[in-house]
Amino acid sequence: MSLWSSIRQMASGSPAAPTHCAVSGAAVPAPGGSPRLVLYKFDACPYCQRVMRQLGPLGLAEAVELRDTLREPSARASLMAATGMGQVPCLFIDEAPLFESADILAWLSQHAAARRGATA
Ligand SMILES: N[C@@H](CCC(=O)N[C@@H](CS)C(=O)NCC(=O)O)C(=O)O
Repeated sequence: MSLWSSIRQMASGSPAAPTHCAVSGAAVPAPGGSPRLVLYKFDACPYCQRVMRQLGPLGLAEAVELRDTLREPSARASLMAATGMGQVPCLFIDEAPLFESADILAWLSQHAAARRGATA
């Protein structure tokens, strides 16, 4: 977890969704709405597993497209071209990359809650 994520969590008691990608600085869209979600991952990565395990419980299994950077060389090439890094997990929210499993989980949790609120 990034320093700012930790500080926000300590202050609020719950993880806050990041507003910027810590690596690229790109603006991360606010949770909610209908962004295209693409998770770059590979199955043996424990950080990816941590994110993927929560997709079902959050009701987002069908909303998140998975791209495997080990099985699909073109997926790794796309990730490298867009971010300059091969680190996974990386969640693309529309065009914005979000690294760090803790930040991805915080964003996805808030996105799921916003979607539940929108349909309640
Ligand atoms: N702190 C990161 C760690 C992610 C990480 O270390 N991923 C490894 C795979 S398990 C990786 O992508 N290493 C290759 C690289 O960084 O290019 C997180 O929680 O997401």
